[in-house]
Amino acid sequence: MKDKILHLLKKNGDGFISGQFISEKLGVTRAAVWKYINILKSEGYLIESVSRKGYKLKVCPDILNKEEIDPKLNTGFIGRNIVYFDSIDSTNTKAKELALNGASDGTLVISEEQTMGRGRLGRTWTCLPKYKGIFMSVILRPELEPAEVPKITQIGAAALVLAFKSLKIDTYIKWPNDIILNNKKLCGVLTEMSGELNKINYVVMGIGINANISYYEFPEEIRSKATSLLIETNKEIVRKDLVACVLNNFEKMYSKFILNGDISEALDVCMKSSILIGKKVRIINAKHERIGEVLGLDKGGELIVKMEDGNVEKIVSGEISIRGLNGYVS
Ligand code: BTX
Repeated sequence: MKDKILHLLKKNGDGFISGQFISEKLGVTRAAVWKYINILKSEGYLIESVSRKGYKLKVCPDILNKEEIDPKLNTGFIGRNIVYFDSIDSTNTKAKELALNGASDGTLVISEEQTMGRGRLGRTWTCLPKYKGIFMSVILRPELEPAEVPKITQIGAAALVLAFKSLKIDTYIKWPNDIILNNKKLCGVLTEMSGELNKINYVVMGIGINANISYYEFPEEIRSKATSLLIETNKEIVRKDLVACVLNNFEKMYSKFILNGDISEALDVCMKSSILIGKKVRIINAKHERIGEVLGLDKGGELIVKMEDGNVEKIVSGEISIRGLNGYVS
């Protein structure tokens, strides 16, 4: 009911809409309308109430629910079903649970706060102040070979870079899943899959973006390697616009991939914005660490590296971490 009232207020634009009209239109009492209006106000909607005129919506808050994000999407299926939380342990964990229970292809799970966010290889994604970061996961049900799933991370990374570009912010990709700004980590992508040998049950692509976080809001231990859009630009961004832009970009490139296996557009973005190409890196897995020079990406999105012994190898993202020789990036 609350969403329906909000919808009417939005549709009415700049004018007032009477409590009587809303109550008749939606078949609820005027007292109920008043109750829902107060709930909306408590969520941050600025609603003017004037006796004998009714209600007027003056300002919508930057919250990430369906009502705010949906009008900004131009997608066919990505983000058309939105499951919104004020707080949650991990949007990826929740998305996996929903996927198991049949959630539709493209479902977006999004939260204003994440208390037990996860990164790759058992690492954590920091809990940040509510309403300031972006924590979202998209449920996908592609008909692909499981070995193709890492390409989805590349498409996600490209969608992020293009979204930042539209804000006039140039970011870099640290293959396979980090977005870097000013040599620090701005976002991360975590793609997880449930499947069998040659069949995918579902994929969850999670994205964490440090949007309006100030330097001191980061825990001390990551301040030297994390950054946010606020820190770098001195401006608060409208998170709902950014979420929609990332999803719009993602669907464009993901659809081409699903329909005809084409990830050239995403790879082009990944190549052009790679922070690793031309650099010497350490390639770390559970057993050993090697050094090599990154030559590029191959057409499957794997990293092409010339090892110290002169051999050229393709590195698959799986269980691997890449570090610069002196630090995280270089
Ligand atoms: P990652 O394993 O590449 O990065 C994790 C590492 O990054 C941590 O060990 C820490 O050093 C550093 N780190 C942690 N939090 C932050 C942060 N906010 N900003 C910068 N650096 C940080 C990257 O994994 C993938 C992260 C995906 C997060 C999303 S959020 C929505 C979804 N739900 C969920 O649980 N994870 C994903």
